[in-house]
Amino acid sequence: MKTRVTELLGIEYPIIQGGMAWVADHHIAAAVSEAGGLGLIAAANAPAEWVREQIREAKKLTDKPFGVNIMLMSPSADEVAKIVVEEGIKVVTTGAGSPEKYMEEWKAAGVKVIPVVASVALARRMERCGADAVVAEGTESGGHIGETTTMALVPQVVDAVKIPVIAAGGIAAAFMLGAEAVQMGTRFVATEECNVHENYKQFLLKARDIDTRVTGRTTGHPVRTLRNPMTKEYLEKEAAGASFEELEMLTLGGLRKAVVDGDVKTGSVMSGQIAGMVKDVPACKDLMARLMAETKEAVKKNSFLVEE
Ligand code: TUI
Repeated sequence: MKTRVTELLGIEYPIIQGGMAWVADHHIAAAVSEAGGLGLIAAANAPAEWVREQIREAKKLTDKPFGVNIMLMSPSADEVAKIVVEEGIKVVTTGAGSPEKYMEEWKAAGVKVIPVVASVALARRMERCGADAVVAEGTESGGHIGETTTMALVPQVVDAVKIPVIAAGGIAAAFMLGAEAVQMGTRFVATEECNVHENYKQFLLKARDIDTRVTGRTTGHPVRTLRNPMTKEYLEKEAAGASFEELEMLTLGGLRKAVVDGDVKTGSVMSGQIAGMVKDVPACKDLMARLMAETKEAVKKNSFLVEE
């Protein structure tokens, strides 16, 4: 499969891995790239030197291109922005903000910049300041989210910008909406190469379509996770008008607790609404082959839509 995105990134399949704070280290990034997609190391809130080490470790595992995802609210973001250039990283995706202030330096260094956006307005702004593509991420995604669904967001972003659009999730459908690649996060958590705690994987495998919740709608930081005793308490307190500080206490360090300690009861088990479809833990390479075969099949099955 060839699209502007596979050409831009020099990858075999039009699939890029989601950022995934605490989850996406050099193991999964290298595995996804080795499997023919674009793997990414998630800088998240980690110290910049950790990111440098991860980049060097990933290089030992793969000669294929991989990228770094920069969470723009991180206190280390400025430093990480420099480190990606120093380490010769060729692709950066960004989340939770606008990467405008880094654009000039990255473009000068030949870094391809792919901001993750949740609105048409930000997609337009990103195109104007030199982004090479955008990821349109709908509200069904895991983690920090916007309001609009992927089904509505993707075609509107496709119409608003000339640069390629990468949809978050829904491969075959995404192409029908005009996207030229997809980003996947949740599906990659349940892979052999993903280093999350076994409890996280098992909790994800058990989840159904209705099992995600969004905390923080009232605080301005909506985050989608699998429902658990933490989300129950959070949503009850949020509805009762608890203070910002009291609510923050419930999620502070929650992602680490879930990913590293395997605490799926009080931790933040971030996941998209697609959790209900995740039923096994394949190797990235097998997953990728299966995804491409399923996509082909889905397109073929719907060929009645096309007149001979
Ligand atoms: O960034 C993400 N998803 C994330 S980041 C993350 S780390 C985190 N952990 C705990 C609490 C908060 C974050 C986990 N998941 N996706 C991309 C994304 N970006 N979704 C929404 C946005 C976004 C929202 C507002 C981007 C820009 C924005 O406003 C920027 C502006 O300046 O207008």
